[in-house]
Amino acid sequence: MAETIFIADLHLCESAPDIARRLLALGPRLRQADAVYILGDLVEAWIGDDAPIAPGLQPVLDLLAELSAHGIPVHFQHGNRDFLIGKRLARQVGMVLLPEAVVTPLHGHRIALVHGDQLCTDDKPYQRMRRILRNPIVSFLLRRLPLAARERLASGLRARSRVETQRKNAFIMDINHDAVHGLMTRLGVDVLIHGHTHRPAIHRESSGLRAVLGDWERGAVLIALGAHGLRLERVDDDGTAHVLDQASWPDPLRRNGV
Ligand code: LP5
Repeated sequence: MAETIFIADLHLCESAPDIARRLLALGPRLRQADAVYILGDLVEAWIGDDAPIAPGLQPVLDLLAELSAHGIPVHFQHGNRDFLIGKRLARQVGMVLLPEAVVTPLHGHRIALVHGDQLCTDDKPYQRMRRILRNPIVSFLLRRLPLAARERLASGLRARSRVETQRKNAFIMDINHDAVHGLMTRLGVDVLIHGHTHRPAIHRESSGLRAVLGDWERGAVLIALGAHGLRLERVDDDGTAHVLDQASWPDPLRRNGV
């Protein structure tokens, strides 16, 4: 059986062309996958589907469109940088837009997928901002602002965030374990995959496995799911893949409390 590939936090932008190159270099592997999941922050900042597509992003969108045209489903979940990606881009690329928390049955297991920012509940100022920005009425209004105003707003938010994340304690910018446990219990899963925190690892939590994707600053980072379980990898620019962590599938008997 083929692998299912998960990625997140690429933060694609014109000033970091290496990242787009890394994704394009992963093309042959993605073409062999049975599905691709992008768990948010594909781009550095998305201000609406009507904004011009940056030239460096176009080949990435073409690759995703090619995958979906060849029957490899490409799923996309919003991150804090690209929650304004809408149906227009999804249609153009052939991506399936996922809700902000979703359970997907894969390889005989129920896997929960989230970007991960909603789990950082100790970061109160961020959660307040998130509630405002992700309010459907606010999003609706933001999408209708003139492009120049959206650009100004996005760069203002980025600048503020850069300052604040320098000041914040690393602990509060990580996930909150009660939030993880609550989500996994509510969704009835024993595997959770997320990104956002840029702390790639596979954790054995009391509620099951929590696999965390990483950013792409020093190489492509992906999670491959298959019959073997979960494998977290970093792929160097010369194509060398390093296994950062791996785990077998949790025992279903344990999940059922037997
Ligand atoms: O992304 P990262 O890891 O650097 O930081 C995040 C949190 N920051 C953000 C802000 C983004 O970086 C900015 C995204 C801009 C692109 C999308 C814009 C589209 C909308 C506008 C245009 C139409 O998400 C950071 C977290 C960190 O993760 C770790 O979890 O700490 O959060 C902050 O830094 C937020 C500050 O703490 C609070 C800032 C308050 C600003 C209030 C503004 C209210 C806006 C109302 C607008 C209508």
